[in-house]
Amino acid sequence: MTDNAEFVLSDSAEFVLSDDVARALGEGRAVVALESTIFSTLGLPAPANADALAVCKQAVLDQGATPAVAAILDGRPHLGLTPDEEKRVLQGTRKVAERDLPVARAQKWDVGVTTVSATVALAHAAGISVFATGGIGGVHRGSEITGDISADLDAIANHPVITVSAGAKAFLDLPRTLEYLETAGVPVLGWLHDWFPAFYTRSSGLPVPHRVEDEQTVCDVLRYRARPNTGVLLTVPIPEADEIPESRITAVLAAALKASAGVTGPAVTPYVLGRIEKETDGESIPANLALARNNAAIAARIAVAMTK
Ligand code: PSU
Ligand code: MN
Repeated sequence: MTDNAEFVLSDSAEFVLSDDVARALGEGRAVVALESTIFSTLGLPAPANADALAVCKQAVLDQGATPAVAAILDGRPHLGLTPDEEKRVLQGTRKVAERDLPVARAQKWDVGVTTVSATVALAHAAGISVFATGGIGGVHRGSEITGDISADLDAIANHPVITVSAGAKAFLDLPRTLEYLETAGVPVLGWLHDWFPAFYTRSSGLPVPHRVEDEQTVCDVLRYRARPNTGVLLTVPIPEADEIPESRITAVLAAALKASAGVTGPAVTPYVLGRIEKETDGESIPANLALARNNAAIAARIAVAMTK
């Protein structure tokens, strides 16, 4: 270990909090971190990305919490963005996972949009305990050949943050994703639901390890964590009215995955999401917005409960 190691997350001078996020944290009020990949060109096509950002922020505010969108701007980690900074994020094209945080800083990336893994790391560093996303990354189908397992899983296992998501994206290998989370020691909870959700559909057909009924229980699971830095995955099914029928989604996923043959690395997830949009004639977009907004609202309720 070198003497002058400067961990990106421990240098508060380089860490930018918006005024409202700084004030809320200072006063012990509820804050919910939001990732920015979903709001960039990599997550949703314009103008749905701007809509998603607006509805997720509003959903957090409506529950009495403060939204903190994470991003890298001018090489510095940000939590909470000004309207101008939000515009830059909507146009962002560079994905920042947790391992990319030090590179983005060293090379002073203009705009880096954070994935689940980078956002839980930043939330942890800033003292934010609740984070909302659409769906987490996970173990990809065919990972036994490609080795493609999202860094989101290890990040949730290594930062004491509650991640609220509609399960993992349905094009992943969901049984293996659940196995991985078990091995990594992550408690996986189902919000008023017995099944692990599959993003566009309410159930993957796989049982969720533990069903929970209220905010306080979720807070307590984090509080009584078995290791100092292990997080919690709270899965929330998409609202019934917004679900895409399973009969439809199965064929769509097969076509999207077939088209993605040859795409590798961080490009896989944005590519497959884009294909799903084409294959559903855009129907995947309102579903994606609805679940992201719903997750943000539940996350905010949990963040408020935590301050009580
Ligand atoms: N869910 C969405 N849209 C997205 C993502 C998830 O509906 O854009 C992003 C998230 O930022 C997640 C990332 O952390 O995809 C996972 O990427 P990968 O599979 O490369 O780890
Ligand atoms: Mn990957």
